[in-house]
Amino acid sequence: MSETALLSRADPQFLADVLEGLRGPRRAIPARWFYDERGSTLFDEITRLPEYYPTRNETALLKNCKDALAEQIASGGAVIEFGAGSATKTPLLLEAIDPEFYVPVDISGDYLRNSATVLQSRFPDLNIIPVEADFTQTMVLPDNIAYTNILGFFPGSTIGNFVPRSGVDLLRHMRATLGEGAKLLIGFDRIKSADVLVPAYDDAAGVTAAFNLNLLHRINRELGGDIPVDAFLHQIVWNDLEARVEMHLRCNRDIRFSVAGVDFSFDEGDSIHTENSHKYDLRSLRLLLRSGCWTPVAEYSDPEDWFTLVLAEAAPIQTAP
Ligand code: AVJ
Repeated sequence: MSETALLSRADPQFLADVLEGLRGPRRAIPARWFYDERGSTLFDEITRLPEYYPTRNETALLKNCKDALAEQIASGGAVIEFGAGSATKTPLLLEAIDPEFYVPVDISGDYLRNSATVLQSRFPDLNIIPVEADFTQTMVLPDNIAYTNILGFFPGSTIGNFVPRSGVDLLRHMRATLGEGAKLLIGFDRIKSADVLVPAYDDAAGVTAAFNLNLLHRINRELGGDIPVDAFLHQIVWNDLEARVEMHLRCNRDIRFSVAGVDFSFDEGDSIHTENSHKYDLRSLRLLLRSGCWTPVAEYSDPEDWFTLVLAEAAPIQTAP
């Protein structure tokens, strides 16, 4: 395919983010671009790695707090999930609270429709209404769902991908989308020893490295790049000041390449920052939620205090104090 034909098919936002992100001096590409088909498969593998505790701990936690959740949330309402839904966590929640409507919201329509089909066969009576949208923005909910008893569901500690300022924006958009009286069930990964955190993102089998490097393959394929992928190394940093695990791609020699006809040069040691995964203690996650117009009403943590699910309530709009 000619480069013009290739680029006319490319996602314009991906192209813009990559060209802007590679320019430097502080190179960074938003983490959402990891998830092409290969990236999603690799992430699925990550969730099963011995070192990657978040998925296991959150799933166990959901099982353990099912009854407590059922007491707090009336059945027959609507669950709005931010993201296409996980094959294990979503069924656990749906079984626990038995809603009438389930609305998964995701930017990738194909992925969304596939997981909706799978879920429908498991819950034949549930009304599933997939919405293809960018959940970082306020959206209009489908108008045939119950407007009372709405629960937002944002598991996986995906909130950790956002720097606090953007996380607060996101929470406020969720508050605007879900409305007065809504609740939100949201997962946070807790601050813990770097000896646990770093291996979770730098596994012995190299799956996370492949996940990180896949971004460069995707750029080459979708944006007509010729990045020498073998010049980059997967690097994990625990940034204690910002309380986050950072993922970088570090260049091990001087190189030149082009993407979409734009030339770039990297020196040995230059890196591209590809992901932040913020970790929280209880005080900081409560403050983040309150800043985003959500009032925490219940917290559920695993015995190790490695992961916390918070049930929060839409804060009333007030001006003082
Ligand atoms: C999907 C954002 C929760 O930050 O732990 C896993 C993504 N990146 N390993 C995380 C991820 C590298 C993951 N989230």
